[in-house]
Amino acid sequence: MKKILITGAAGGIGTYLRDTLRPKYALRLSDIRPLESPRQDEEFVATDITDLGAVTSLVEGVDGIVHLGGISKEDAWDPILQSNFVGTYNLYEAARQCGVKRVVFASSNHAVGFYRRNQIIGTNVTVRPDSRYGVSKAFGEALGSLYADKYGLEVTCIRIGNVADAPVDVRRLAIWISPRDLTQLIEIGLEHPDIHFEIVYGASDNLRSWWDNSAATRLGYRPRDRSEDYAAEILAKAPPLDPDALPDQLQGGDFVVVESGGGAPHIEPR
Ligand code: 15L
Repeated sequence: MKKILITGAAGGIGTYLRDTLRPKYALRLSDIRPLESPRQDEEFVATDITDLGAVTSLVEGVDGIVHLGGISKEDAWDPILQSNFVGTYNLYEAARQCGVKRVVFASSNHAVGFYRRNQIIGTNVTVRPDSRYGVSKAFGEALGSLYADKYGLEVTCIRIGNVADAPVDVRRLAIWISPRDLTQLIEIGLEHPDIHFEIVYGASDNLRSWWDNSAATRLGYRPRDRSEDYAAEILAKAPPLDPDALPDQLQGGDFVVVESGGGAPHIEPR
């Protein structure tokens, strides 16, 4: 059995993946927080990812890494800088030093959150982050590209929409991904023989999607879940979208107006 490291394992996505990846992989888990109910077959190493030495010890001896660690929403600059920029740098650098080739990076839809919802975008568009958090995810993708091209790491960046058992609102009908579909993408990142550097969208088979996910299809991704199964129920209780409200018109939702007071008058079509 291959040994896989999951960073940020105590978070929501980590908690799903501990269950879904366990049948196939031996798991080494890390987080700065304590892990809820660790199992006997899980190895847990509490780690501050801003410490390169600690990350190097953490990475030593694994066959692949799923990097979820860091802050998962908008925050002040310093915490984002430390956890998401320095922490992600440390992770790739430790992988290089320890000869761990496979890295799956949890990027986010907020790397492209300023695109409009009526635009279908592929993974080849210019990034358009909607927050410092979104910029940190674009940075993690760029760094993955550097480590793939310069040092031969095999990197898959998943621009994750929203992971949950079911979509929770109208926006999530477009970007939802079920835990088992995310697991399928992660296994592609860990196992596919032809990975050099890839960016895919982390979305289920969603009729209302605003993403062209042919990059994932090409790698064999066949999502099993569909947000449309939940659409009638969600739409019945949702207020109509406001054509003048940016969070309703742009892909990133509320992230696009955090700290701007609701106005973002500088958006040019791209
Ligand atoms: C994300 O990147 C966040 O980590 C998650 O908490 C959600 O806010 C999600 O995006 C989303 O866009 O719904």
